[in-house]
Amino acid sequence: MTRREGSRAASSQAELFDDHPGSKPRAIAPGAILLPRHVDGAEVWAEVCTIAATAPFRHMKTPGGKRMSVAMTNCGALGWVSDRRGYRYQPGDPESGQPWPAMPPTLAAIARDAAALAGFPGFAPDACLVNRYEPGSQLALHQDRDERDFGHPIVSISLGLPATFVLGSTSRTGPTASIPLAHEDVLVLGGESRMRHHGVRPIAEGTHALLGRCRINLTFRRAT
Ligand code: MD6
Ligand code: FE
Repeated sequence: MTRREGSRAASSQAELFDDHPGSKPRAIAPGAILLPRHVDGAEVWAEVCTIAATAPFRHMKTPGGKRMSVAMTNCGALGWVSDRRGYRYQPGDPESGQPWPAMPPTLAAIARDAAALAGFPGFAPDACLVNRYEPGSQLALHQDRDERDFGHPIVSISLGLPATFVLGSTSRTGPTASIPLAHEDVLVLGGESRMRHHGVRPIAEGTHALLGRCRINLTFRRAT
């Protein structure tokens, strides 16, 4: 199911140039597929608020002891954490000692369907990392390599303030491309692109109509 089939009537000048709701998948590189405006942002945002009511956003420490500018929480059987001991997935929230909130079935279904559209059928995420950025927050170039099997893709949903996603190569120093990510966009990284380095440039100042001074990114993973 794609979104908002019913609300196309309110077309504006901007929509002649912007991606329209549910517009076609766009291959950025082999295995890196953008699904522009693919989700209902209000629906996903409501789920994020419910998750954060149980497992609040927090600024984790890097293994080197630095506070990350991005605040994070998780849902699903496993959650990604970073602290002085390193990066890992764990079944409970270290702040509360409780399990992470369950992954909402609606979100798991969005991730599964997006992966299938991108050419990766059968994706069954067991972990979802939720990142919260404010203007100025950024995410350094990294590879996602704490998962057991890199044969599974990662599906990412963006909400709120726009971002510039930097997609590099499998080597840290290779060339990079800048990909604008907007509210309701979905990006799938799998196959040849699964181990590309990537990051997020500092978020520009702004206020989003639904989220305020905030960008949210959810990444769905198969950790085990
Ligand atoms: C972000 N995304 O967009 C951070 N990782 O805020 C990621 O780090 C990411 O979008 C793996 C696959 C897709 C992603
Ligand atoms: Fe990542």
